[in-house]
Amino acid sequence: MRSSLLVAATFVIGALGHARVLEPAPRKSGPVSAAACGTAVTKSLTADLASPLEDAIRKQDSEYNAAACELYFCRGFKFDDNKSLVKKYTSGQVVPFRIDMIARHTGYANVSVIDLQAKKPIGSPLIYWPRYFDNTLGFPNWPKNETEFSVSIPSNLPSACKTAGNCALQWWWYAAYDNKQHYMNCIDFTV
Ligand SMILES: *[C@@H]1O[C@H](CO)[C@@H](O)[C@H](O)[C@H]1NC(C)=O
Ligand SMILES: *[C@@H]1O[C@H](CO)[C@@H](O)[C@H](O)[C@H]1NC(C)=O
Ligand SMILES: CC(=O)N[C@H]1CO[C@H](CO)[C@@H](O)[C@@H]1O
Repeated sequence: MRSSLLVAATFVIGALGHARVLEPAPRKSGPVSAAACGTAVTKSLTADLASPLEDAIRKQDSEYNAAACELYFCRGFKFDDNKSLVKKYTSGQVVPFRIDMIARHTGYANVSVIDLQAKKPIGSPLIYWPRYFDNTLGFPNWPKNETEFSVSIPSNLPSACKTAGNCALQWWWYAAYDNKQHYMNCIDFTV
């Protein structure tokens, strides 16, 4: 009885968030994303900011507009919802990241500069983990650089990145070897 309760409790904790970016402060949900993604999906995305996108997909209702929400791009959160969060970086600047990791699921991950108009990465990832949050590793062996790392702002970014709303850093994790779920956050910036 006791052990099954423990298993049940662990399962509930495991069902809560998995990971998200804490620093730099990423994009948030707001009225624009809520209108595009609908009430139920928005509630799923925001009730637990570290939840996988696949949890939100399961909640989609008639208000969910897949094309407008673009869930698999910046978690469906929109530039227009908080322009006050846009960071001003300089070429070569070292940007520290901190990830809140709640549950490990083996996959791969990267942080890339993304083109917000073309909706795709610019160049190669700034940092890349071929194996990320490996859940076969015990606690003492968790690589520190999965949750605390830095990236350098490239010196050869397109001049469009001078204007807010064109470029962002995207932390992107796909738990390909475990639950096959996606997690991501975007940090808008100008350089
Ligand atoms: C890096 O992340 C992007 C999303 O920003 C994804 O499309 C791409 O497949 C990832 N690349 C690698 C090598 O992980
Ligand atoms: C993270 O650290 C490990 C050593 O613990 C190293 O092998 C690996 O290359 C590092 N990964 C990144 C992306 O810096
Ligand atoms: C949460 C947050 O960052 N809110 C900000 C969104 O943008 C407006 C206008 O720039 C700010 O006043 C809010 O503080």
